[in-house]
Amino acid sequence: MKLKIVSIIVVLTTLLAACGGPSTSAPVASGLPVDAAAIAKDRGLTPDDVAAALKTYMPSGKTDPYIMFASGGQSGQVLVIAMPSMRILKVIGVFTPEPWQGYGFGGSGNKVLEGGKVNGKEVLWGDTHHPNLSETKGDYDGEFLFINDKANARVAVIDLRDFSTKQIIKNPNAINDHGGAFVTPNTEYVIEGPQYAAPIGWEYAPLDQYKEKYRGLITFWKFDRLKGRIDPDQSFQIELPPYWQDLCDAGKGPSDGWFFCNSFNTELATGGIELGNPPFEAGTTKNDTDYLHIFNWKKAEEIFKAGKGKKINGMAVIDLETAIKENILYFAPEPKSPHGSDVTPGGEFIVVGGKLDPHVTIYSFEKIQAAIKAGNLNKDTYGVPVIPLDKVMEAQVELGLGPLHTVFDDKGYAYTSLFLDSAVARWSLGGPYEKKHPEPGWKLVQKLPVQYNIGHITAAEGDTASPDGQFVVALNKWSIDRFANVGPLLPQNFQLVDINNTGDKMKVLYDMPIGMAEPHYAQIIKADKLKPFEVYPKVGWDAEKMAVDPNAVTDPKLAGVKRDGKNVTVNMVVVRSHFTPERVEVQKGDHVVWRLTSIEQQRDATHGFALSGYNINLSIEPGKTEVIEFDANQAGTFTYYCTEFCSALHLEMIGYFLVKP
Ligand code: RUQ
Ligand code: CUA
Repeated sequence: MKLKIVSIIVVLTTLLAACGGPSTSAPVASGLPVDAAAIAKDRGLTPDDVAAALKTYMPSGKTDPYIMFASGGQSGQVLVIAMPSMRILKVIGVFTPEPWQGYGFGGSGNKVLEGGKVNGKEVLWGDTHHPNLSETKGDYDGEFLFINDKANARVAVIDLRDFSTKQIIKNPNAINDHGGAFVTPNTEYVIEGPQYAAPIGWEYAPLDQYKEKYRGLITFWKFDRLKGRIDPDQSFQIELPPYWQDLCDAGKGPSDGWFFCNSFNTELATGGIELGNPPFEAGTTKNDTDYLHIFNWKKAEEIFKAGKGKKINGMAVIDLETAIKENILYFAPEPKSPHGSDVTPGGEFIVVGGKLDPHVTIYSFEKIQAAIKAGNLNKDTYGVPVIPLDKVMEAQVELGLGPLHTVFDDKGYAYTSLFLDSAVARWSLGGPYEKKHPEPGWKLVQKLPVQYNIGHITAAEGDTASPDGQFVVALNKWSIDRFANVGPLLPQNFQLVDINNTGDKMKVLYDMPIGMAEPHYAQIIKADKLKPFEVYPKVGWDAEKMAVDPNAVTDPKLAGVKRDGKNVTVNMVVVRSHFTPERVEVQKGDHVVWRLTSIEQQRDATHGFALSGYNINLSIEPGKTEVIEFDANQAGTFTYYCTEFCSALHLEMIGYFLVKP
């Protein structure tokens, strides 16, 4: 074993020399390698450990080739993680106020959070599940990120020019969701699939009217890329039977224009263990199969544009009857307690996992089309045509216990998370993918244990038309013995897996505890596809509108306090290391509009603005303008100060806010 470590280090030394590191005449042999070997020996590191360290280590000042956007689970936020070093770069405030970014403490973030009101009430958290990057021709384009809030049926839009949330939209007809936020191959739509059925608009209906009154509802949110916003007027919904629709994916290539969601609870279970009914966990798993939902969204779009949607709470809804009549919706059986619905990179197949079935089932889009064309289909209870499984199934691969989600690489392999087995299954795809790998198609190749109970899995560009390979990340629900004990609530564990090879050579490289909530899904993009601003493009930038604020005051000489009756306007210029003005005096009861503009143009010269006692806290990055508006309803002496250590005289960057009784 020691020999192996030494040989890795010899390779490293040679590599270093070849990369223009220390020249061979420098004392390499006596310096680094000996120490490195000693360190490895001292720490009891195996050759595999050393190799893993070499593959993930990022020297100071070097940047990673990949960026992962991970859901922040119940924190309502999104994590930005550099890969393969697994360093957290940012936590983006989305559904939850975030003080460092000044998101939700008086500035423009408040307007964004407003959009997320439920029944007129602020809901300042979210259960974020599935982040999805915007796509062009089926590839991530690095422009936008979308994410859903399962708890309240909301979708958020994050602009990747400044990595901040620009829009939260509440679904007017659903109270929870799950199958979102998934995009179509050109981000024509951001799709929000349902989860637990409820009457449309979540009005009251007794559970004994479940079959008649409760419904599933899928939403196609139209995305306006130029505006960077979802446009509800151009969006529509499709009414579905009250099965619990679950995870979805958009077709691409040959299947572009179609959309696929798995479902469960075709039993129409309504729970009630306390009444002697079977509990949901038994009631929803009785049937051997549920239904894969197959949508022709291009057809649905035509029907919506023809005005055949009924307006419910301001939203156009294509009812079930119309969806059936217009050939928008089909079912195909899927075994057993399905989860996950993932389209292969070329768009030929749909892979569905069965939580209680050891197989993944692979559906052929071509066969689906042929079966629809042949017609003569039986109908389910609600009249939806059902395509028999044997007519559309391409293959089934036995992988192990609890298959959930599947992602893909560039070598014709698929990777499925096995929740119960706590493993990542690598299996080979057949059909057109067969020529990419040495295995005959549709075959389990390797099961790699992960720690523990993997839920989602993500791969580098693994949802796109051209996956990268290289890495897979296991998003594990349990960590048990992986880390120092921090009490009964344990962190989730992300494990970085090396897949940069063929056959059964996958390896875990790195464990990354996630110290906040339960991330469900993540997507990994090549870092060089992202082109964020270094500073805002113009001084006076309104980050919510992504345009210059015409009222921004950028000249300190024009800064100051103006009064018009009870309305006070404060125009403030912010630059190292002072605010202008430094004294703001108003009368109790005045209405204050306070506009702050940073005239900094140097990268990272960010200022903060905290106004004690008024719950106001902003982040003012170079060029940004923020506007706060409030009633000065507490008299007293208050201070405002900069919360970013921006210069040697940062502590002096303060001012007094005096409110006269
Ligand atoms: S779903 S693993 Cu949203 Cu599988 Cu969580
Ligand atoms: Cu500005 Cu500290």
